[in-house]
Amino acid sequence: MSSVATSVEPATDGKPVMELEGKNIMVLGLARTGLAVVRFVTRRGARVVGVDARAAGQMEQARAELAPLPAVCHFGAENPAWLDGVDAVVPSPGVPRDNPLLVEAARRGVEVLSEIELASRFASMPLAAVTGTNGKTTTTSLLTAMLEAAGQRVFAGGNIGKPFIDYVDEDWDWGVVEVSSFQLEWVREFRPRVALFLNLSEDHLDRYDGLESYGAAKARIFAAQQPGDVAVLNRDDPWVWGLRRRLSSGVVSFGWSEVDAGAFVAGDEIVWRGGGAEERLPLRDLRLLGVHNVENVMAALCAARAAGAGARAVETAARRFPGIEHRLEFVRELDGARYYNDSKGTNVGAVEKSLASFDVPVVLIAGGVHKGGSYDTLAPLVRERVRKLILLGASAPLMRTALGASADTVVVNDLPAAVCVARAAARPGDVVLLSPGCSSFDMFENYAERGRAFKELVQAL
Ligand code: UMA
Repeated sequence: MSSVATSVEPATDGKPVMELEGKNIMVLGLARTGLAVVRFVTRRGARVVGVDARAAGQMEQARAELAPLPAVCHFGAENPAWLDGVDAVVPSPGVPRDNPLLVEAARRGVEVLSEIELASRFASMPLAAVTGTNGKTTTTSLLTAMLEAAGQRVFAGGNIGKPFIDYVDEDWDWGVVEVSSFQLEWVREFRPRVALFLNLSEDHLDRYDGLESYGAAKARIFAAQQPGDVAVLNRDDPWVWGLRRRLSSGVVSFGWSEVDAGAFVAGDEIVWRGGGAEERLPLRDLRLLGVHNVENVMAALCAARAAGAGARAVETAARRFPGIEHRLEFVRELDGARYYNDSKGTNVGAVEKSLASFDVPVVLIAGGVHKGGSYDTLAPLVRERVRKLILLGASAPLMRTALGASADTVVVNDLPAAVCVARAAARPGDVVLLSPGCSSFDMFENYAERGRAFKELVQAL
């Protein structure tokens, strides 16, 4: 196992060079990531072959943005001939590995790299990167707040906010990048000085053939780390903790039981130990709710200290941090029941953690687009905590089969109906929780739109 490190050492490697001037870059997928990549590579003198599987009529914004640039565009069904003369392909995160153009690029030996990889080849600021099935956004935001409290100029980007590549040409002391498994599929030289892997549970099984390949994509966050860099690992997640023997970076860990170095919980305090020092943070001082958020705080704390932030700055930021929108977000209290928006809970593991955060009866609204995997693991918690289960969306029949015997269950047509039924079912002291366990794309543009719709409906009650 690699040595235990408590803070990153200065980089000694030179940056890999990538010449874009005069190159033909295929940008595959022309939404948020793709358009940011187009802007970036054309600024550096590249020509773009822009491709999107959607019909031209649905791509007005992309067409307008690309019109004045040195770019040709292809829309609709993929044609391998579009790769003729292309030097490299940059796929958007939503493009799966079996996309015909990616398969053909591999056959021809054309380089494929993700936007994260491309950005990191040009980025000059040190990076902290956060992955895991759940807790990424909270941990990314909290780590950013900790580094800011330590006086650093720091951005948070990647899977949240703006794509990473949008920050590369700006002047920052640190970058904190939330990275999904999709974004890590095509990285090689992406080298975060501090890399966090929070946890792994079933998600995106419509894209991966099992937990192992999903986890392997996420573990690429460590692929280019070197001795002197830091890997922050969850000791209580067997899959994540199993990685420690394979890493060349130093390991700092967090978990619930005491250790000589790293973060743990003792009684009602978070304890951080490192470099002969010990810091303590009372749990009651945190505004964040739930057991899983204690883990997120420990992870952010380990990373912030590794990035050089002092104890006082880290603790101040942890105390002040209010949580993020759409993640166990308190909406209002009505007739003694508290309403929470957890629209970002888009997998079973997230719903489990959110349900476990409450010790009162819960009226749970769940369902949406099924992403593969099973809902069976939720049954014990649903039996224990859920007063009424309100299901909606395409996954409702599957969820009713898995969970219907564990709670009083009803299937409704849409979110307004779900909120109406929830209000009628909730008693004083209960929690009404939207935690879908699924994506939103059957009824909404994304989880944020679903969360906003929920909040508006609840405020209108
Ligand atoms: N497309 C193709 N061919 C394909 C598949 C898609 O042309 O085979 C096209 C689509 O028609 C569309 C475009 O690609 O025009 C969409 O690309 P995208 O899905 O990658 O969407 P972006 O807007 O670029 O957003 C992506 C991330 N989306 C996904 O990972 C699905 C955003 O994460 C991220 O914020 C953004 O890049 C900036 O980095 C969202 C997400 O849902 C929040 N992430 C997943 C999660 O958190 O669970 C991983």
